[in-house]
Amino acid sequence: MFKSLYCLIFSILIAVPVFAGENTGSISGEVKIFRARRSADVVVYLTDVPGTFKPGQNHPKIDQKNLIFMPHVLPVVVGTTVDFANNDNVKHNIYSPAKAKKFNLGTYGKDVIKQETFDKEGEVALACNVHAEMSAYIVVLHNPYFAKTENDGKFTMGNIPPGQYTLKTWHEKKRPYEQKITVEAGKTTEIKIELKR
Ligand SMILES: [Cu+2]
Repeated sequence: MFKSLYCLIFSILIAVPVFAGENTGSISGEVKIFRARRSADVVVYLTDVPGTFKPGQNHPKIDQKNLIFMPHVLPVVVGTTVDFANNDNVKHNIYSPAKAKKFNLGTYGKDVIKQETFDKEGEVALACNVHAEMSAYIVVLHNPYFAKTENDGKFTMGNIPPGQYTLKTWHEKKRPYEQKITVEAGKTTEIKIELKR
């Protein structure tokens, strides 16, 4: 998914003034998945952001409820520890064969929380060896400038230091898209993307 294949139909860039922080800017937009009813779970993120970044203190959580991993897609900053919970009355297992993080938390029941730290950038596909249909993804990113689309494809990303970056997308089935983007202080850059392939 981090390969450099693009799937652009069109994109529009406009910078409009907003009352956001004076020293930072934001990006707001929409990613449509071609011919799909839902355009959720696309991760939009910036690369070429100078500096090194640490995760926040709170651990994001992936829950297991009704035999589904929730959320299905979790973008995190490199170094983040994720809590893995089980809220079902059946036992689940969590493992990944991913290059970015190969791990296996074993099989465990309700109300147990296990943790894993994601210390390498990349895509980590999660699976449960008890329920073959269960799947989820952790997308481990260099910096905290990322967002995930809602069902309607919309996203916003704020508090971005002004600069020129590369904006990329990740989706479990679609090829990544990328383009240059400029973020200006006190402004929102708007973008529309369509992922075709
Ligand atoms: Cu399971």
